[in-house]
Amino acid sequence: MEKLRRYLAQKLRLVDLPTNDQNNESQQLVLSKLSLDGIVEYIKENTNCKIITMAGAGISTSAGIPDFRSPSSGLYHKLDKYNLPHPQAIFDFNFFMKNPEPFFTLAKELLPEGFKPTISHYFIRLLSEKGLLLRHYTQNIDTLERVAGLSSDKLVEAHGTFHTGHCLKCRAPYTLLWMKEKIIEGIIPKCEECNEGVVKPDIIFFGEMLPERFRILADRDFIHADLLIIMGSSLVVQPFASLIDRVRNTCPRLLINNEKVGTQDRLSRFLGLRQGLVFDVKSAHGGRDVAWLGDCDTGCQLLADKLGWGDELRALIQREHERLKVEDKSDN
Ligand code: CNA
Repeated sequence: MEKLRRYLAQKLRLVDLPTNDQNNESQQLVLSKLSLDGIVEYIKENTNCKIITMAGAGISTSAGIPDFRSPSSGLYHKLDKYNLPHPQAIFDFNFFMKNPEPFFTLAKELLPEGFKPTISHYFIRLLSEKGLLLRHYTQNIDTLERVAGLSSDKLVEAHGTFHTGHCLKCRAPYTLLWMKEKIIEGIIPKCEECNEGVVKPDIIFFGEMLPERFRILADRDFIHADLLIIMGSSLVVQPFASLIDRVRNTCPRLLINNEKVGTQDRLSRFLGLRQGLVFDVKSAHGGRDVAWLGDCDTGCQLLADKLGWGDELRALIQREHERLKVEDKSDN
């Protein structure tokens, strides 16, 4: 069986098979315990720990923004009224070019209007303030990382953002405020420069290229990470999902999510590929991945508490939510 595995892996050029030394290295436990406590110990021992966080819609659901795939509450379960050929069509670029109306109707529900960042967003900001955040990669388009005060150099919005928009014909730029007015009134935003093009928020649809910043920084960052924290994502959208495999073999990976996701599939396991999260310590590539299953906010607050930052996080949230309340009042 081992011979067959090595033969297939080499023939298919799927992987550089590890030497015995590399095998031994990967089989050693990177963490003293495969639990949140093991992660906490690891962060405390590595004073200059460079952490990358990766997030999906699950860090924003407690703010009131539905995710895509959660059963019954996810957006894909609420799209019947739009009469789409399939749920993903609402974010399909070719479909949008033919019929932008369903997207703009849905956009009303997704607009960053009055939503407050969650504990998870402020935990990421706290990591940054502590000098531990190498970068935050988000699939979210809701701008809540910006609202939480995460600096733009620490942020990669892999699927774009509602923060800005462009005319699809003449590329004239538009602000969120301008687009929001139209979308809330139920009007499809049309360019005021060329009077022809539809103004589309700068979110990335299926069939569009990801931002250049994503490619450049992902190539640079992941190899330097000492810890990867993945939160609130189903890890099904590529190429974002496979970023988890770009950290070093010895970099621990913590998943904070309602369910186990991104796990190694059987073929990868059979071929000995380093693909996917491996929570089974007996596996050749086990020993560094931890799954904390539950709500992202609870997981982040617990992690902060265990690191001794719990009160700091609570105070940051209280201060920032007060500030947003005052800003909201002065806007109205
Ligand atoms: P998804 O596929 O909907 O998966 C969300 C994951 O998070 C699932 O595994 C859920 O079980 C889990 N989850 C949901 N709520 C919580 C919670 N409170 N605590 C812990 N886990 C939770 O979403 P992904 O982000 O993985 O998919 C990528 C898409 C979703 C991107 O293209 C986004 O643009 C898109 N999206 C973004 C938003 C947003 O910006 N807030 C909202 C909806 C969809």
